[in-house]
Amino acid sequence: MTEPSTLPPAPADSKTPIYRTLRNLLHQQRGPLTRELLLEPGNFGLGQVPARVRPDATTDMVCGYCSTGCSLRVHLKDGEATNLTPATEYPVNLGMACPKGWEALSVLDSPDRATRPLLRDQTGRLNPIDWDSAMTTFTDRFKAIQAEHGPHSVAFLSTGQMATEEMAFLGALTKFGMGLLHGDGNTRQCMATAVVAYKQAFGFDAPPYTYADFEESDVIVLVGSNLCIAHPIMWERVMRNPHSPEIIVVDPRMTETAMNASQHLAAAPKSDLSLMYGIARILIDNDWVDRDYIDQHTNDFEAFAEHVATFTDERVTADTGLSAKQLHRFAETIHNGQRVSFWWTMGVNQSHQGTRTAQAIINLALMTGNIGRPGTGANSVTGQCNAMGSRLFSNTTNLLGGHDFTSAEHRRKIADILQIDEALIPRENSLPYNEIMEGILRGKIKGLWVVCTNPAHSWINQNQCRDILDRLDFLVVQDMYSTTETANMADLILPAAGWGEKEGTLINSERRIGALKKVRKAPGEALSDFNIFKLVAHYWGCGEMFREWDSPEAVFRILQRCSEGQPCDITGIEGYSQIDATGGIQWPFAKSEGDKQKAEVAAERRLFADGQFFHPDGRAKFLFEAPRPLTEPPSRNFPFILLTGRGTVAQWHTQTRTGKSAVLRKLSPQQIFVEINPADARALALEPGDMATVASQRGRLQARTVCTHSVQPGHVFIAMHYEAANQLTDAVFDPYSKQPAYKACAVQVSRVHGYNESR
Ligand SMILES: Nc1nc2c(c(=O)[nH]1)N[C@H]1C(S)=C(S)[C@@H](COP(=O)(O)OP(=O)(O)OC[C@H]3O[C@@H](n4cnc5c(=O)[nH]c(N)nc54)[C@H](O)[C@@H]3O)O[C@H]1N2
Ligand SMILES: Nc1nc2c(c(=O)[nH]1)N[C@H]1C(S)=C(S)[C@@H](COP(=O)(O)OP(=O)(O)OC[C@H]3O[C@@H](n4cnc5c(=O)[nH]c(N)nc54)[C@H](O)[C@@H]3O)O[C@H]1N2
Ligand code: SF4
Ligand SMILES: [Mo]
Repeated sequence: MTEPSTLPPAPADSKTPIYRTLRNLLHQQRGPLTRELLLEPGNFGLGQVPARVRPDATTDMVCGYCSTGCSLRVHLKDGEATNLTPATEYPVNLGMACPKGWEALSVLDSPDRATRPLLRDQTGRLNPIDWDSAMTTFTDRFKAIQAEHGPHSVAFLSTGQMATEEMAFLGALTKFGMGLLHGDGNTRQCMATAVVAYKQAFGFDAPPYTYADFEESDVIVLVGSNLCIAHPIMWERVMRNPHSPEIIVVDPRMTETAMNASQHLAAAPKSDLSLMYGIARILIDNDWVDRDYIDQHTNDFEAFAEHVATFTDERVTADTGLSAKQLHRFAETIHNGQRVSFWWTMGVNQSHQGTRTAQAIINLALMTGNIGRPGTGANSVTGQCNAMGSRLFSNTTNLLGGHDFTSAEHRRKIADILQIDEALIPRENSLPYNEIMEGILRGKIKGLWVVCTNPAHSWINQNQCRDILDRLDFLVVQDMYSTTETANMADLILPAAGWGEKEGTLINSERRIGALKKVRKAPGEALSDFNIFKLVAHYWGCGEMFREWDSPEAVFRILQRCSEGQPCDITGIEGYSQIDATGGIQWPFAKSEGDKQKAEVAAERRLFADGQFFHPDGRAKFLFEAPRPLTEPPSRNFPFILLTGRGTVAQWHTQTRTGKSAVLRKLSPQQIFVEINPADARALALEPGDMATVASQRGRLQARTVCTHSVQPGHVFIAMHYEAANQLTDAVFDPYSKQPAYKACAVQVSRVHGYNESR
């Protein structure tokens, strides 16, 4: 352990607030504050760009939006980023970037950046305070709640959009230092289904692929995935495929991706489970399965075959609305393919039966032996830039490094590595996000710390969500911007540095660890999330526990030790500079691989080449279950099914970031719109551009009508980027993953009378 160093001499302007904070700290003798915290480069005029970044050169770093993980080449002048271009040699994007990446710097300069801590007073006004007051209020209020209602009455919500080192710090600080049990993240809204599906089927949460698979497949099956919009650079990789692949898209909408497919299967919403079972049955009936693979590497195939036998053409065509011919063509295409890859995203994960649907896709890959070879795989495409980091290292749903909170052996291992008392590690799992919300509703959870996510826009059934957040005694929001929907409800806002203003690593969809760099000063007194956690640890009184956690790279080393012996073992990575030099490193990369040549480190790698899965017997499992009906089927009063999802390449989620770029704003509709089939529009006397009211049993909104054949009759689509969208959605969850089913609820649509601006 390193000794805390003494304070550096105060700079000329010793009245800067951080120095006041520090003087207070020393005065109150709350314990030593390490010099590193003070010297966070770039803050409070103490700025210096890290040694790895030369002041007038370029430096490469991964993008902070989506899970593709493109590398962006940032151009610097006097140590400050002035511009960027996509990195040309990076194995992910090969010189390409989407508009969000190109515009990544411009959203950092926005007048609504959070620049000082803000505390709400009795009248509801937010007033700027210094960090010392902010931290004192934070600890006093949360500790008071814990004293009155028990340690577990305070919870946190984390994210898939911070550096791995930051999310690990938050998870460890809250659970080991502050005595919290409950903490989940926005990854629940996004990846929980894939996590559970993989864990049950493979024995570990392990997406097997590498992006080269997009180029090596001869059949690419995309289920509930609008790659063109949501992962445009992955789509570019599909476009580079030299094998003229057959592209099959399963999506109730004729998306941009479906338009480019060779087969578009517009199956009814949530009928994918029935569809995949029907396809499995056709494959079995024709003996188009890989018996050797099944026998050597899987369990429970016979029971699965029996289960799918009842998914006859009649049943599946009735469930999906597809023709028998479409089903047979799909099955035959899989059979004829030499290298078939299956990819899925939110159309599968966000469903009342998402886990079994994901596993039905995995089953198709297993039974045809399409796994572990180039161009194959049952591949969940992740969403946020660090969803994969959060899945393994956020200390929320599993103990650091994919361990299990309920295992004494795992708790001992992690306690030893962190040199903490084993008793500090919770023995039970946290409540999932939806049950944390329920806990607030029931008055069991009274304090909430929201970091890098915006639930008052993105959580399902917003009217209920806001009511729930309103009930909290104390809500802390830590964000780059002080104006998010959730920040508007906060008692205390902690200003955070964003992408480009701090260091760390992210893990992309293909398990590639990429580096973030600091190329800008954070505005005002905003601090990196890392340093906010450090401050919290200090004020809470558990700073000693995190002595070794004094820089992102130091934490990376701790996480490497936590990963030892796990499927996600990264003990072989030398450090940030090796990640930089090799163009990112995919896990696993164990110590035994550590002396590989640079080219071998950089080579793309996939899992399960040896047919060995992570269950104790090395076999993968077939999992299946009877499909269940829609939880809120259309009715006489609510005759349409509402689909939600991504709108354009230029819009990111709740638009706190992308909404700040003039360029991106030009590339997307500024006003909420509803897509409806022209036949339905006609029946409702709606014309393009008319304002329509869309209502569910939970809420209503007004949106501009867009008539398009991309949605089927009986369906409407609203993009999630608009605040009102989730007023309509129904808080229904997959029973295994507890992921919200954002993509199907019943709504009514009507014309707003008297509104004829466009006519
Ligand atoms: N531009 C942009 N890119 C993003 C994001 C963003 O906000 N903006 N967000 C990122 C994140 S976090 C994520 S998770 C990903 C999401 O990436 P995607 O999952 O590809 O995006 P979505 O539009 O949410 O959903 C995909 C499709 O699912 C379809 N769908 C709905 N219901 C069903 C169903 O029952 N079955 C099937 N088969 N399909 C269905 C929808 O019609 C939609 O076209 O995108 C990432 N990339
Ligand atoms: N109806 C519907 N709803 C959905 C979905 C859907 O398809 N349909 N998709 C769901 C999915 S897949 C997802 S992933 C969620 C996303 O939902 P959210 O996570 O709520 O959405 P974001 O807008 O990405 O919120 C991230 C927040 O973090 C802030 N931020 C960015 N960088 C930093 C940082 O470095 N530090 C800190 N402290 N803050 C930062 C941003 O300003 C923003 O407020 O939405 C879900 N909601
Ligand atoms: S595709 Fe994703 S990672 Fe690549 S530039 Fe766009 S947002 Fe960034
Ligand atoms: Mo997501």
